[in-house]
Amino acid sequence: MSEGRLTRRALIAGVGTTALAAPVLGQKLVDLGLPGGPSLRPTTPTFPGKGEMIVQRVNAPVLETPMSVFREGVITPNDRFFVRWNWPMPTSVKAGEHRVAVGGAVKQAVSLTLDEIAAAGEHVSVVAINQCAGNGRGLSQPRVTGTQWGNGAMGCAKWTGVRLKDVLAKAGVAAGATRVRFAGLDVPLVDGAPQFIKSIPMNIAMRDDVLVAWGMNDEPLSILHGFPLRIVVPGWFSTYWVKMLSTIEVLRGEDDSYYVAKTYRVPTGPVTPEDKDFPTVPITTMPPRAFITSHADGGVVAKGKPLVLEGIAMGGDAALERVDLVGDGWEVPCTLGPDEGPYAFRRWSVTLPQVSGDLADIGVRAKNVTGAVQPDQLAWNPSGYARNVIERITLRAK
Ligand SMILES: Nc1nc2c(c(=O)[nH]1)N[C@H]1C(S)=C(S)[C@@H](COP(=O)(O)O)O[C@H]1N2
Ligand SMILES: [Mo]
Repeated sequence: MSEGRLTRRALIAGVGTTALAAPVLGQKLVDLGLPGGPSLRPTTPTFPGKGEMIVQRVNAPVLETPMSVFREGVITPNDRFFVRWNWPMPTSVKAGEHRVAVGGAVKQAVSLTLDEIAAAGEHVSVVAINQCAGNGRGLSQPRVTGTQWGNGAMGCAKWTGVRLKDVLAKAGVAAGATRVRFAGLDVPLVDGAPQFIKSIPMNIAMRDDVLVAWGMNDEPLSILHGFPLRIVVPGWFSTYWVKMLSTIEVLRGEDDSYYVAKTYRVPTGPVTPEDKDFPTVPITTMPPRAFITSHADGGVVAKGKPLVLEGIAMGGDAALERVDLVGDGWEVPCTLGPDEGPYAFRRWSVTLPQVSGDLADIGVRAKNVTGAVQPDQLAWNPSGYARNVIERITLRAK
């Protein structure tokens, strides 16, 4: 973590109102390779502030990052970063009028302007992966319900803001507080439907790297990514990274709200599609994952020649320890690229001295410093959450 480079002025005061114009869908299609169902999706470069993105849904926007973007580097550019909203979001936000209410189990409820948030503490930055809990869900077999993502519902950015604990200190956390809950400006379109609110345990809220952020890769958050402020919880799935933050509520006891008590939950043990009643807990931290970005499934490589394979990996909620290229009964350690911090993507590469034939079902396996390692078999669950099975491809030698 380092001190934020951009000033409060550049990030907040200079921005004023940010608004979103309507996108136009093109005719270009991309194949996400989803087994057992429609796999083609349109792509468009016409979402405001976005380059070519895979369109999963227009309103509320759900945009997927093409895998080719992850070839470029460990930081995902803002204009290629995936987008996910559960409900349509406001398309215009007035920074000057924006307030964040801090209340609940606090000593003194407060309502803070953006300037007051920015003045609440030291400005800090953290490089961290924002990954949807359902990333890769569309690859689940048997299929599961929810957005049929390929593996592009993830991205890594440098997030800049103040510590959540410094903002909480403005109100003072009261005795007996257990969790901190967040709400944004987006509200359900359907009467009586639950608002997208999420909470994290107090000990996580107090971490030095959990932020109320306004900066994404040294630019103000765009409206799609939650202008003017969002929560950042490095190592945790992005369902907790509430955008367009407008309310911080300190809780006593459990959180019985819909998106914590009813959804975004994972089984406590292995389940099969036949199982109906099993205990679940809220999804929290991310497991390790790795991807080959240099080659796609079915790619052709030169027989008799050396082969360089490259990609990205992540440790999840702890630093990456190693990445291995794995085949049927063999494995080769990969070389890791520069370390941008425990919560960032890290590049890996490996050179095979000579391709002697087809490389069938090869994959890369990440392991983090706590010993967590990617499994060979999918830990199937009914929402397709937290996919981290080793992703395999086949390369043809010619
Ligand atoms: N206010 C608000 N914040 C939200 C959501 C939402 O629907 N509303 N969706 C969450 C989910 S499920 C994801 S995957 C991330 C996506 O973040 P991004 O759009 O910046 O990539 O935002 C999270 N924060
Ligand atoms: Mo998500």
